[in-house]
Amino acid sequence: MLFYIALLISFSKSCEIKKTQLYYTYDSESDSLTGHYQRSTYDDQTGETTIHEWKENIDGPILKPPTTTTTTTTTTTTTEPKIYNCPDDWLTFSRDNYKWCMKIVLTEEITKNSAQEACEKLGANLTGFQSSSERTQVASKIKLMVATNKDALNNYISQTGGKFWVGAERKKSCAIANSCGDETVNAYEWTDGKTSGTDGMKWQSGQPDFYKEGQKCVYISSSKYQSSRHGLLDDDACAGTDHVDGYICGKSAGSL
Ligand SMILES: [Ca+2]
Repeated sequence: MLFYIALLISFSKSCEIKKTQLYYTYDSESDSLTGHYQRSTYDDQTGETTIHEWKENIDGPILKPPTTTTTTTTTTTTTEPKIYNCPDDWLTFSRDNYKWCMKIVLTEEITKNSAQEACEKLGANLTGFQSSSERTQVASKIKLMVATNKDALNNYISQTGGKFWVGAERKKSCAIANSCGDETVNAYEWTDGKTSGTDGMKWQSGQPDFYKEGQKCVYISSSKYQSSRHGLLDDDACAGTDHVDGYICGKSAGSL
């Protein structure tokens, strides 16, 4: 019996795993470490860990954790979009977030395609009008230019002169007359790449008529004598040159 009990104790003790560990705790206020001994036993039969004692303030080397400084900087910068200016010899129009520059060129009998090519040499396209204000200002400027120019164009002072090509064309999807509903707002579109909508697209009376389904380009009239047409648009044959007195280029003031 005695032997059996001794064996039982021996077996029981073999199931205990004693463990002593040294811990440090760091006090940020005093910037120091304090050592602690912790002894524990683990019973692999019950799965329980028992902490038997603490011993604090162990003498020994003081280890400090590495100093880590984390700095988070959030910078919010609000940058206003830069507005570029037009060249000195171009008219300037302020649009929503950029300036649109126009140049009126007086020249006789030029086709729409040749006028577009001439604008491209200036880094521009034939212009559209974003608003009625742009359109009427340009028409007035043409009138002023011709009135103050000794070399005023012969056509301009005629009854039907005063045609200036602008950047609008009939939509390819509207190749058949009246196939797009209201011709005044649906059939033509601006082609300068920036101008949009139809606010600046105001037509002469009875226009656009898409005459013989051959008028796919657009001019603005600044006829000296036909005030009812002054500043208004008409569709015309792209290759026509009769009574054409110039064209109007347009470009953005700068990259946006
Ligand atoms: Ca017409």
